[in-house]
Amino acid sequence: MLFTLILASWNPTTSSVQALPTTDTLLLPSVADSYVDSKNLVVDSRVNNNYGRLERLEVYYWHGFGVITEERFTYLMFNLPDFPNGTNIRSAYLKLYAKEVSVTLRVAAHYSSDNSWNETRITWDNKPQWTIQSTYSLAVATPNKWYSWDVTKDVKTTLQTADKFLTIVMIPDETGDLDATVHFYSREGPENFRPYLEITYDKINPTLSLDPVGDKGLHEAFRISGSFAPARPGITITLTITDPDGQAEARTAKTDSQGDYHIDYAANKKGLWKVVAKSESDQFFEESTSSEVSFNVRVDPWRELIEKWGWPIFLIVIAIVVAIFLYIRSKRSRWA
Ligand SMILES: [Ca+2]
Repeated sequence: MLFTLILASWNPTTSSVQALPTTDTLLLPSVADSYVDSKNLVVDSRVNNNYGRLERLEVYYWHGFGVITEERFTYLMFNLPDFPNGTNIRSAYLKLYAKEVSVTLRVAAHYSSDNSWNETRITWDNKPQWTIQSTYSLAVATPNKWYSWDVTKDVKTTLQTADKFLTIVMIPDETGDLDATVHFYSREGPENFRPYLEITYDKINPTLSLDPVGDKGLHEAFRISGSFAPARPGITITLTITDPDGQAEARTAKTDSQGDYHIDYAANKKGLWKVVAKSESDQFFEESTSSEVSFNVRVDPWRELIEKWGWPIFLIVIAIVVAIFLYIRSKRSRWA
C-alpha cells in the first residue's frame, strides 16, 4: 500500500507546469481599400471610375423624391495572420477614422466572401456582392473621430475557410429621405489615421512531448524526438541534455509540418543522462516545457576492454585463445 502511494506521487509525466493563456492584440492595416460610386446618369462615367488611390473612403446616400439617386460604398480588405488551429478569437473591431460627416448617417459593415476585387480596378459595375444581413451597424455623427465596428463574427468565418483574406463592405443603413456623406481616411491617408483591424485573441498553451529514449551504448548515434501540439511547422525547440556529471548542453531542432522534431545524438559518457525540451513563446503560443526524460548509457564489455587496454592487448588475447584452441585440437588428433 505504502509502495503504491510512493509510486503514485513519483510520476515524472506531471512535472510540466502550464500557465493560464494570456491575451494578445494585433493591429492589422487594410491591404486594399476603395469606394465605388453608383452615379448612373448618361453623361456621368462614375460607374466605371475607380477611387482606390484616393486618401478618402466614402459612404454616401441620397434618397430623395422616393428613390435612391446615388450611393457610394466602401470596400476594405484585410490579410489575416496564420492563426494556429484552435486559437480563441476574443474580439475583432474594424476601426475607421471619420474625417468629414455631413449629417449623421448609420453605416453598416457587411461581410463579403469574394476577395477577387482589386483596389485600383474595383468600380460600381464590377464590385463583389456582400451578405445581406449586416454584421454591425452604428451611427457616424461627428467628424475627426475613430469609429469601430464589431466584426468578430466575420474574422471567425474567414479563419474557418482556407482563404485568409477578409473583405468588409461599408454601406448606408438608412431608408428614409437623406443626403448624407461620411468620409473616412483610406490606407493612402495620413499615417495614424488609416483603417485597421484590431484583433484580440488568447495565446495557445501548446503541449510539448519528448519520446522515451531507452538505454543506449556509449558513442552510439540515436535519435531524441518529440512533438509540439497543435501541429505547427518552424517552431524552435531547445533540448537541454545533461550528462552524468551534471554538465548541460543545449541543442536546437525545428518542428516539421506535423509538429514533430528530432536531433541525432551520441553520448560520450556512461551513466544516467537527462533531457528536457522547451519551446519559446511567440506571437501565438505560450512557452512550453516537456517532462524530463532520462536514459542510461551503458558500455559493451568487449568495447570497454578495447578502450581500456587498446587493440594490441585485445589482439594478444585473441592470439592466446586461438593458440589454446589449436593446441587442444592437435592433442585430440594425436589421441584419435
Ligand atoms: Ca486605397
